[in-house]
Amino acid sequence: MTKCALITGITGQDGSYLAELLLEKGYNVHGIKRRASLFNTQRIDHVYQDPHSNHQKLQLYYGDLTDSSNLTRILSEVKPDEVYHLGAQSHVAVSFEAPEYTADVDAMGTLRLLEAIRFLGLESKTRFYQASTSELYGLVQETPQRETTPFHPRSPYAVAKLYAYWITVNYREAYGMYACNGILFNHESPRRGETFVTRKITRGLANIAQGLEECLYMGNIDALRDWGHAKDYVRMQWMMLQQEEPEDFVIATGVQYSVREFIIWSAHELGIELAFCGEGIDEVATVVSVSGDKAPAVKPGDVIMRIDPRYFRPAEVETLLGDPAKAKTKLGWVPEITAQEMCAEMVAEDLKTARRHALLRQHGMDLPVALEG
Ligand code: NDP
Ligand code: GDR
Repeated sequence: MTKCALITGITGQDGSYLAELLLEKGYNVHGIKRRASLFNTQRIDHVYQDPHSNHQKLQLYYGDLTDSSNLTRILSEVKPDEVYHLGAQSHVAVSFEAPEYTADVDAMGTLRLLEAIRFLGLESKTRFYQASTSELYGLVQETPQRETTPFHPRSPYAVAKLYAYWITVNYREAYGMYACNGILFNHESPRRGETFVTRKITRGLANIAQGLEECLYMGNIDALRDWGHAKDYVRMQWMMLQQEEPEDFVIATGVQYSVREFIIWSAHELGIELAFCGEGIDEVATVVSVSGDKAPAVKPGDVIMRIDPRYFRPAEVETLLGDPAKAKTKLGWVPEITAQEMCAEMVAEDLKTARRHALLRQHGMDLPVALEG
């Protein structure tokens, strides 16, 4: 029997990799996309299928996690075997600016989906994956963090996701639903949104290397994160729904680096060696040497990173480090791509784009480069 999956957030980083994976596995994939004034399906355009074809394996529906009747209608049409609930206002810093919207989408949106599954009598058919997060640990109570570590969320995003975590557990316990949380630590890729820190760095430095920007403005570069690759992590999302019993899992690499280290690696990929000097908001990164042909616009002595307090958060999560032992032992999952390999891949992709933009600029066809991070 061909399995049928519904993905919320299919147009996002994880949604796009998961759609690819499920299509490869022969699933019929259904996804919810938001109405936007511009096209917002760039991450899945390569797997798009003509709706006029008879063999369409990927179908998209307009919808929104704030709209119960819309979610119920889509679920009643699709009757999925598996729901991967990835849709969210996923930016921690933005959640301080839009806390109520974030709660509505991330917390209530999860409840709306679970309740729709129950209302439609799908609770014994449909398996439910909830995109939980290491942000639940916030002010960490134990290192490394595992499934049993107490939570202390530090942002409206994390508090909303805490509700989503517990309502998922509650529907499992109350109604016997196959519902589980993947507590995923940060995961990145060339498809990462441009305002998350890794992509902001790889894209910003590639632009600087090609003369499209002058300086990268950063927040807390001493923050420590456990970074994995989104491709490895969506594989785990699928594995979690294939077990006999639903369980929650921490997904992480078990290795931690600072934002500063990620800047150093990214610069190195471009042939740029950096020195950091100054302290606090006066700290800067200066170019020490440049080699190769990737950064023709950069020379020794250039200051290419400064601190901008605008990027500090009202409450910061200083350090996260996950313990993926349960996922390794019970599911045999191991991440295949290291943080450094991922960084190299991201820089290479962003450099390609920056080179294209630089070439267009040379020929008088300037494209605006969005600088806000
Ligand atoms: P993205 O921000 O890349 O994608 C979020 C997706 O949710 C997009 O498709 C977005 O649509 C959609 N979305 C946002 N608001 C709504 C809404 N109101 N109604 C319907 N859809 C909406 O996130 P990621 O792919 O990185 O993350 C996937 C999930 O995993 C998220 O829930 C995130 O919170 C969680 N997570 C992510 C981690 C990470 O490191 N990446 C770690 C732990 C958890 P659009 O494209 O139109 O904006
Ligand atoms: P995070 O990811 O908040 O961990 O949430 P992000 O990449 O935004 O920040 C990581 C760390 O870097 C610091 N930082 C900056 N961050 C951004 N975005 N921009 C900057 O200029 C900057 N300078 C320093 C941050 O303060 C932070 O400490 C991500 C999201 O994908 C969530 O949805 C997910 O749940 C968690 O990862 C796990």
